[in-house]
Amino acid sequence: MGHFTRYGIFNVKRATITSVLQTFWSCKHKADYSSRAESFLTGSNVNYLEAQYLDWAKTKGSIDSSWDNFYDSLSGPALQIEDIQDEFKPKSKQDTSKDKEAITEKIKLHLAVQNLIRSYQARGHLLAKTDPLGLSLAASYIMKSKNATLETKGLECRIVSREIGRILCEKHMDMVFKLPDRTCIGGTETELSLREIIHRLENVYCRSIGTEYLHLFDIDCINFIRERMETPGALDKSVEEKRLIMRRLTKAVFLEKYFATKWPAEKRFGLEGGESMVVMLEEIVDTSTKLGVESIVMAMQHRGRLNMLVNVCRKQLTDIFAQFKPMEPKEAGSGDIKYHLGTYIHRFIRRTNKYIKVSMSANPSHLEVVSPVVVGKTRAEQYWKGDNNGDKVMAIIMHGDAAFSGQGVVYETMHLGNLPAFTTHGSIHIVCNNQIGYTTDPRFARSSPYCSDVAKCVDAPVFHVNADDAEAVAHVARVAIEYRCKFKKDVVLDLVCYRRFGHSEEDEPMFTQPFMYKKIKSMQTVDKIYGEKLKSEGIVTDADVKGWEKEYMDTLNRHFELAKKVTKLSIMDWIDTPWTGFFEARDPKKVEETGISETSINTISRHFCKAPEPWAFEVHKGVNRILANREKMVNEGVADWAMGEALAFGSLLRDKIHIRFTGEDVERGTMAHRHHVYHHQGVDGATYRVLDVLYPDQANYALHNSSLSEFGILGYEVGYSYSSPQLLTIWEAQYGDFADTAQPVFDTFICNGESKWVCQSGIVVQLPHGVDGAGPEHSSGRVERYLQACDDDEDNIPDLDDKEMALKQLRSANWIVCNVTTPANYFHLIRRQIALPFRKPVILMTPKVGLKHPFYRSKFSEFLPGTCFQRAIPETGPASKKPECVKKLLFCSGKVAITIDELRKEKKLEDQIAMCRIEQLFPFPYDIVLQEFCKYECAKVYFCQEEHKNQGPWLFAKVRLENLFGKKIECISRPPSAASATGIKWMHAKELKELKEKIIKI
Ligand SMILES: Cc1ncc(C[n+]2csc(CCOP(=O)(O)OP(=O)(O)O)c2C)c(N)n1
Repeated sequence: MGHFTRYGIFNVKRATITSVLQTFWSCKHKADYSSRAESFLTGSNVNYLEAQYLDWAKTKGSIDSSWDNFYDSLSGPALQIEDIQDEFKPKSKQDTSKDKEAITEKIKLHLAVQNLIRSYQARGHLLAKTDPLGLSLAASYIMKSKNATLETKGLECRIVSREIGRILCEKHMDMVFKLPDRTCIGGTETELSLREIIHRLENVYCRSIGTEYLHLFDIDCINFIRERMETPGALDKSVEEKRLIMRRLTKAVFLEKYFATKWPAEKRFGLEGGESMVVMLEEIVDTSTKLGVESIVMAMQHRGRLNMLVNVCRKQLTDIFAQFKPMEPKEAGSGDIKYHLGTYIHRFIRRTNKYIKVSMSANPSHLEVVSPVVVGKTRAEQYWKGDNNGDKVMAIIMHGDAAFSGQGVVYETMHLGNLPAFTTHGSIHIVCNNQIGYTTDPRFARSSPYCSDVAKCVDAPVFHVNADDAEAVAHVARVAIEYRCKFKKDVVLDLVCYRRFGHSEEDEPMFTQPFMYKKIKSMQTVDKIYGEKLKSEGIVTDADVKGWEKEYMDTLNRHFELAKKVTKLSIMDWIDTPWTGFFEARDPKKVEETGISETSINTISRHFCKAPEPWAFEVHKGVNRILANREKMVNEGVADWAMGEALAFGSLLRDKIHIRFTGEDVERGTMAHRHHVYHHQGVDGATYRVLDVLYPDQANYALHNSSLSEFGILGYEVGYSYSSPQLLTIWEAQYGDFADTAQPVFDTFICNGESKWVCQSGIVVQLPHGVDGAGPEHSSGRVERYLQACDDDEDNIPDLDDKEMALKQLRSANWIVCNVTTPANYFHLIRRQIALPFRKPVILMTPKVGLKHPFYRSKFSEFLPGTCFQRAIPETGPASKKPECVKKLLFCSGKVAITIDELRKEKKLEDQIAMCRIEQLFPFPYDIVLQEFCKYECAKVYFCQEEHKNQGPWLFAKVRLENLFGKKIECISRPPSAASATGIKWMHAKELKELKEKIIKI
C-alpha cells in the first residue's frame, strides 16, 4: 500500500467515526507516516475518540471546543485526509520515497527534541548538582538500584534524556528546532539550535537547582513553575539583591563562628555548612510581605535554630548569649534548653516597608512532633484574623533530612493540607538537608533518592537547591513563596548542604564518615564562595566585605557585654504566643460560675431535641427516635451524657467562647450518641448542624470529623489550643487506646508544655474508656499512663483546711485527669475549663456503655447556678444515712460505679456498702476523700476498679490514699494482665463474675 495519502478522500458522511479511525489505525501499520499521527491514533485513542465523537454529535459544547474543527471535518460532506494529517506531512501526492524518508527523519527529530525538553523538565533534577560536596547525584541512586555501574560514563544522562545518543547526536547539534509551547527556555525566540536547547535546559534543570514539578495535577501550577525557572534571566539578581545576600551570609556565618569561639564546647547544633538557610528564610519573609502575608508561624528542629532566632526572628542577641550561662530562673517550671525555645516579634521589613509578625514555636527534642502543632496554630491564627484563604497567616516548617523522611508524623501533618477543616492554605516546608542523620548515611536511612519524597503524595512541588549557590537559594525561596501565595498549596524546599562539624559540637564525625569529612574539611564557607563571585563580577569590593564583617562583629561583641549583665533567666521572654491581657483581667483566685440559668437550660435542651422542619430537611428516622427520647428526658427534667455535653457547649457558645471539637467521627459520635450534625436523607451533602444555630450571635462551633490520624490531629489541636484562652479545644479519640499512637504529643506538649515553655493550653482530650467485653484494644483509655505523668508529690498532702486548696492544686498541676460519671459533672468540668483564671489540659476518660445507661443521668437542677464540678462524689444513698453500719467503703473511679451500685441493690447491701466516686483523679481530692474515710469509721476501705490490677487508677490512688489514711488499703480489681482486656467472651464473663464476688463480699 505504501503511503497514507493513497487512501485519498474519505467520504465519512455515513461512515461511523470508528470505521474512519480504524481505517487510520490500519493505515498506521501499512503506511509509513509520522510517529506523531501514530501516537494520536493508537488503539485506545480510537475508542476514546469514538466515545467522544458520539458525545459531541449528540450535544455540541459537551466537550472542549478545540475538538469542533476536527469533528466538523469528519462529519462534513467530505473529509480531506490531508486535513488531519500531521503538520509535517508534505502536501504533494507525488512524493518520492527519498522525500518520504527525509520527512520521516525530520519528524522523528522534532519529536525527539520535544521529548528531550520534557525529559529535562521531568527528570533533569536527577542530574542537578545540588550537593555542595559533589559526592552524590540523585541519578546515581537510581543507577545503583538498577545494579548498573555508575562508572559507566554518561549512563546517568540516559536516566534523564533517553533521546541523546539514540536519536539525537552530535550531527544534529546545530540543527534548528521549533520550540514547543510547553517550554519557556526560548524567551522571545521561537526556535533554537539543539545545542542551545540542551545548554539552556542543563542550566535550568541540572545546575544548582533540581526542580520536581511535573507530578503536579494542576497545569497552572506546572506552568507557573516552568515560567519561573525556564524564562531566560529568571535567576538573575540585581546588584542590590546580590549585596543583600552577601550581607545576610556574613551574618549567618559570623554568628556561628562567634558561638564557636566564645562557647566552643557548648551544644548548639550549629548551622555551619548550611548557613544559606538564613538567605532562604529572609527572602521568604521579605517576599511574603509583598504578597500580603502579615504573620508567619514557624517551627524548626535543632539545627541552626539559634541562627534563625537571631537572623530571621530577630531575637535579641543579648537574650541568646545570656542563655549560654547558668542562671536562676524567674519563673517556676523546668524550662528548656536554648535550642528548643520559642519567640515572637513584629518585624519591620525595609525592602517592602511593611510589618510582619514572625513567631518561632517552642518545640521538644522529639523531631517533627512540632509539625502538626504549628499547622494547628496557624489555622487558629487564621481563624482569629478572619483569614479564610490564608492570605495573611502562613506556616513555615523546617525539618532535618533524616527526620523528614523517617518520621511518619510528617505525612500525618502534610496530608491535612487539603482538608477543609484543617487546611492552612499552604505551608512552606524547608529541609535543612545536611545529608546525614546524626551518624547515619541517607543510604541506610531511606528508600528513596530524595529525603523529600513524601511531598509527592500531597501534590507539592519540590525544589532541591545547592546551599553553596546563594543566588539559587534566594531564587527558589522566592518561587516557593510566590507559589504558595498564588496557589495556597504546600511547597517543599530541600536545601542540600553539609554539616561542617559533628552532629553536636561534642561529636567527632570522622569516626563514622571519614570520606565525607575529608571532603568537608576542604570546603570554603559560603560567604567566602559568594564574596569571591561578587568580587569577580565587580559588585562588591574586599573593603565592602571586610566592612560588613567588622560591623557585625562589633554588634556581636556589644551584645556579649550586655549579656554579662543579665543575672536571671526569664522563660516568659521566650513565649511564642502571648495571651495579652488575659491573666491581668482575671481574678487569680476566682473560678467563675459554671452553673447556668433555668432559661438557658430550657433554650438549649429544647433546641437539642428539636428536628428541623420536615418540609425543609429530611432527617433519618433513627434520629427522630433519638430526638423523641431526648424530648421525653427534657420533659422529665433529666439529662443524659449527650445532653450534658450540649448544655456545656451551648452555654459556652452563647458566652462567645469559640469551640473547636475534632476527632474521628465526632460529628455523630462513634457510639451514635451525639448527633450534632444531621444528614438530609434526600439531598446528598446537605447537613443541619444543630448547635450552629442555637443563638443568633453565638460563637463559632467548629465541629469536624477528622482524618484517621491521631498523632497528626491531636498535635494540630494542641497547636490550635495555644492560640487563645477564649477557646475550648477538644480532641476525642475514637476509643481511648487509639491515643497511644499520639503518645509523643502527650509526652512532649500536653503534659509539660507549660512547665517547659510557660505556654498554657486548655485542651480537653476525651478518651472513651471502660472494660465492657469489647476486647483488648477497645476497652481501656490507659488512664494509668496519664496518671503516671502527673507532677505532684504523693508524700506531700496539701493543707486541707485551706479554702483555696482545690484551686491551688489545679494551678500547680501539669494537667487534670478525670473520669466522671454524671452528665452534670461532665458539663461542669467542660465549663470549668473556661471559668478557671488559667488554662490546663484535661485528660478525660469518657463513658461508652454509660452514654445510654440510666446511672449516667443528671437532673436539670444539677446544672443550675450554685452547682459546680464535684471532684469526688460522696455516698448519698442508704449507707450515708447510717454510716456506723457500713462495713465496706469502696473508693472507685468511673464506670465500675454502675457495677457496684447495681450489685448492692440486687444483694440488698445498700446500707452496708458505701461508695465514693473519685471523679478528678488528679489533682487528687484529698479533702473529700478524707471526709468520707472519717465518716465510715467501722468500714473496711478498698479501692475498687474494673481494670486489671497493674492498670487503671489503683497504683496512683493507692499511695495517696494510704498516705492520707495512714494505713494500708486493699484493691478489688481484675488480676494483672499484659493486655488491657480479654478478647474472649467467656473470660470476660469469668473475670466480671469474680470481680462482682469480691465487691459484695462483706
Ligand atoms: C523522634 C526522634 N528520634 C530520634 C531523635 C534523636 N536525634 C536527634 S537529632 C537526630 C538526627 C537527625 O538528623 P536530621 O533530621 O537529618 O537533622 P540534622 O541533625 O542532621 O540536622 C537524631 C537521630 C530525636 N531527637 N527525635
